[in-house]
Amino acid sequence: MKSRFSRFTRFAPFQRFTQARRLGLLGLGLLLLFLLGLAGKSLWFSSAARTTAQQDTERLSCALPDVATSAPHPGMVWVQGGQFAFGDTVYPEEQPVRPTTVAGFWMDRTEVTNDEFAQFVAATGYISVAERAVDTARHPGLPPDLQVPGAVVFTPPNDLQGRGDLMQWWRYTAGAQWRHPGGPATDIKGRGAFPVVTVTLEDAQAYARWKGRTLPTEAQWEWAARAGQTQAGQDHNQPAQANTWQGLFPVVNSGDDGFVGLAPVGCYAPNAWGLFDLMGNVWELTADVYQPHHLQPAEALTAGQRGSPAGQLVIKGGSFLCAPNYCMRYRSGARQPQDADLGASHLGFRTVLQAPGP
Ligand SMILES: [Ca+2]
Repeated sequence: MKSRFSRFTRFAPFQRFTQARRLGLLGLGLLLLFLLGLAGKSLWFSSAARTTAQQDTERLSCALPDVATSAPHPGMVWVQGGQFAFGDTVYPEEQPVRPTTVAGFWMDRTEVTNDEFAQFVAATGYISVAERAVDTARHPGLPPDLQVPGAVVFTPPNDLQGRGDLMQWWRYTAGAQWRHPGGPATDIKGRGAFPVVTVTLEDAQAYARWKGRTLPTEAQWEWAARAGQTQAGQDHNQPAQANTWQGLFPVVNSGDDGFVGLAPVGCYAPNAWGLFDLMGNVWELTADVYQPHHLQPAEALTAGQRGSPAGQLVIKGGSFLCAPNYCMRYRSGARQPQDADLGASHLGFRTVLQAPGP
C-alpha cells in the first residue's frame, strides 16, 4: 500500500518490534492471539465495553507536589551530572552500550501539557505543523489524502490480520492536531493536564525557545530516566509506575494501571529524582537525529546542527501503547526513530534548561 508512511519508511522501524521473537515472546504472542481468535469477538467487545466504562470515569488530573515558587526554575528538577552506561541490549538499536558523561541540567518534571502548550499558542499565535498544509516539496509524490493537514492517530483494529502491518492501527487522520488529538471529532476540553500530543520537532522547539529552553539530548534524557542507576538492566520489566499497555497489543488492553489511553501528567510515582512519566504515557522527542545504533555522544547530531527539522529523531520512554508482547520500550535505554515533521497521538515532549544548579 502506497502511503505517506511506506513512502518515507514512516514507522517502518515499528516492524523491528517483531524482534521480540529473539526473546521467545513472539511465539507466545501468536499462541495467545490464536486463543483469542477462538474466543471470538466477544472478547473484543468485552474489552471495548470496558474501555468505554473506564473513559467515563477516567481521571482528568492527578495531584502533583506543590511547586516551590522560590525555586530557581519552578516546575523543573535539577538533574545532577554523572557518568553512566548509555544504552541497553534488548534491541539492536540500543547498542553498543557506551560510557557517557552528562553535565547537570534542569528538566521539566512532567511532560508539557495541553494547558502549557495553549499558553504558548495564546502568547505567540503559533500554528503547529499538523495544522499546516503538508510540505509537498519536502515530500514529493504524496497521494492527495496525505497532503492534507493532520497527524497519525492510534485506532484499535476491529479485525487484526497478524501484527505485520502496523497500518492496521495507525491512521493518518485529517484534522488531527493538538486541540483535536484524535481527529476533528475529538477535543481537549477538560484535558488541560494531559500531555500535549501530535506535536513535531518544530513545534516542540518553538515552545522550548519561547521558554528559553531546549529539548533534551538523548543522553540527557536517558541519564535523567536512569535516576542514579549507572547500568541499564534494572528496568527491563514492565514498570508498575507508568502508563503502559496491559494485555495483548493492539487488541486487548485491560487498563490495569488505571488508564487505557493517555493519562494526565503526574498520575504515577516519580522516579528517584522527582521526574514523572519519563516511562510510558507519551513518547518524548529529543534533539538528536536518529541513527540505527548508538553513536558516541560527540558524534551525535542535534536537529539544530543538522540545519533543518527533517529526517528522523530519537524519541524515548515508550507510551501508553507499549506492551510486553510488542514494544518493550518502557525502558530508559530504549529508543525509536520518529519522523521529525509528523505528529502522532502517542508523542509529546518535555524541555531542559542549561543553567547553574541549586
Ligand atoms: Ca495504561
